[in-house]
Amino acid sequence: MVRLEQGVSLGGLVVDVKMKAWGTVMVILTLLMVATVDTKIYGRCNLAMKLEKAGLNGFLGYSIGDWLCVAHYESGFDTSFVDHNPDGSSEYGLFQLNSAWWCDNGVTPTLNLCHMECRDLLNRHILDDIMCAKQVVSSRNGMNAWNSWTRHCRGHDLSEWLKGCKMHAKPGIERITS
Ligand SMILES: [Ca+2]
Repeated sequence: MVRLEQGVSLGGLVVDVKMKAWGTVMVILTLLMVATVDTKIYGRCNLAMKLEKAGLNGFLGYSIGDWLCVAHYESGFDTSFVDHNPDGSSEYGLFQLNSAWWCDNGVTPTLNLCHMECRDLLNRHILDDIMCAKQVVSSRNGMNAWNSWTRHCRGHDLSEWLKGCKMHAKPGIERITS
């Protein structure tokens, strides 16, 4: 407001109208933010902690490093990330779970194996995402269900993913992947 009073040479009325318009824009933006999903881009170590708490460390032989690696390549740790496939299905959230298999987006014919709505995979609360991801990894192909894991994480030294995080991941247990 101080700056406004100093800007008299610009014409007080014009400045006032501009400020009012800007105020309206801000109100609309704020309302939009409240109305949209409460999403989050996770920090690496913060996510590692959440994954460990949810029991993923060593689950079926996969380490937290595996999970950080796959989440990084799938979503960049961004829970709001949605990708659309040529076959008409879409992929949602941290682990990019597919609307033809794991969740229901109301559009794609789906098996909905996780019994959930796809939009619930976009918010900052990731326990449901993790539960669904556990189901994915429990299927026959394990983590190969994620192409990005096969391509970027499988067989790599994944200890770097936990560098600087205050936790100790169990080393990945040797497993048979065909
Ligand atoms: Ca969720």
